[in-house]
Amino acid sequence: MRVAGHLQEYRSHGSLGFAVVRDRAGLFQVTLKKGETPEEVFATLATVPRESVVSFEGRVAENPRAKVGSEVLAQQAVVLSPAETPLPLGVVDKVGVDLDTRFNHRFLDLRKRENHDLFQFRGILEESLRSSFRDLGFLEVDTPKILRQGAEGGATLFSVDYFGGKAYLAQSPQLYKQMLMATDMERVFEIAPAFRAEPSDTLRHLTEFTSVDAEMAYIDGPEDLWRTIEALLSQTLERSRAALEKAANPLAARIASPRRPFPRIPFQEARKMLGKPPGDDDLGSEEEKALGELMGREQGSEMYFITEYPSQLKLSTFYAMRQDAHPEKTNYFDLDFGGLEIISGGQREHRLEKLKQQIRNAGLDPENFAGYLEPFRFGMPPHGGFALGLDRLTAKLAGLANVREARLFPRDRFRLDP
Ligand code: AMO
Repeated sequence: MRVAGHLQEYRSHGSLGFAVVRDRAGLFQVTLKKGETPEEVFATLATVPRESVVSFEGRVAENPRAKVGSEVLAQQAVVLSPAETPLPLGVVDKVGVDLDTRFNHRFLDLRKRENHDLFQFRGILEESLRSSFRDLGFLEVDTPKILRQGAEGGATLFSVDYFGGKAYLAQSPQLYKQMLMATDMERVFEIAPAFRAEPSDTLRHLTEFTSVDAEMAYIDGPEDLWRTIEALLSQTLERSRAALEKAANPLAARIASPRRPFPRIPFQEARKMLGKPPGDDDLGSEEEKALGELMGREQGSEMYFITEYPSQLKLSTFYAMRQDAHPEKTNYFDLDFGGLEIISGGQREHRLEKLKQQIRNAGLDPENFAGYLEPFRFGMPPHGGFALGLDRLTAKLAGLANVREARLFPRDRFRLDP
């Protein structure tokens, strides 16, 4: 048989040689035996640098002492691609390497077992989200990422040259998922990149992230969204855990079913819990963390909604529905997971005149949103939706402090390579 992979290590002991080779399944051992393995194979292995790609021809032998139970007795070895020395980053070294070095040589970093486990987990999570959305009656859609108008405020828009004119990278599929509510599709979701010219250098902000968006029509209020989110996350986590267990992925142990229902804490109540007076300024990340600790300690809840965001805070979110009876409050909410915001969403304003007024209140011109507004003129059902940051959810579940680690090739203010 023929086996190939990265040569992680080679040792020789008298008449024996042992090569530890790595492929996607993990490690396997290739044994060289004087008398049985040709001399030139010994010679090749003695000089080939670690991490080279080597292919072996040989026969399989059971060996209870080999790490993997069986081994390949080599007859032939071919170096398919030698690795230069020294390696810019060790693959097996346990010494801590800083994150920048890891990202600079990410392909080597990604050879590490724990990263294979992590990205297998991320893939499973994404697949489980898709299946769970489908079970809940949502249709998967793709909306454009090159836009004439932004949706989340001008400050974080990336502009691109569009044949001599100006266009923007989508910060969110917001306006499109809402337009689809006027089409009888009723429930849509999308998993796609979102771009934010996010200047803040934090552990939870990227300039390109994966946004898991959903929108649903004929809701009576935000409660319908909360129930959908509870079902979506519970199903997704159960599916993920089952798939991880099947794959013997150690991250399975980190996935617990969240306690339902998730507590709903009105924004002003959250402020009170943090000892802050009533007010319209947002919670900072430290306050979110403190709330997460409180919720975990006092209510045993890792996941909870912060509801009724103040209208003042959502001024630029012109599409957010203000409560008719309490115009100072919106039907908008966040879902925090252990002190980290992972979802944001709410009920949208579907009444044309109110919506136009809110666009003006945000300092924008409804004329510029003619395309977005048109569906509201011809029968737009009440609707709402939300977006979940896949990178944040992955990081949080896997216990990573920095959201960058949850992406293969992260983008932030300072990083465009590799
Ligand atoms: P929002 O801007 O709150 O809402 O984003 C939704 C979720 O996306 C994630 N997220 C980010 N993750 C990494 N880096 C970033 N820079 C970043 N920005 C956001 C977070 C956040 O909770 N259109 C609305 C959603 C809606 O109302 O449906 C929106 O985009 O997890």
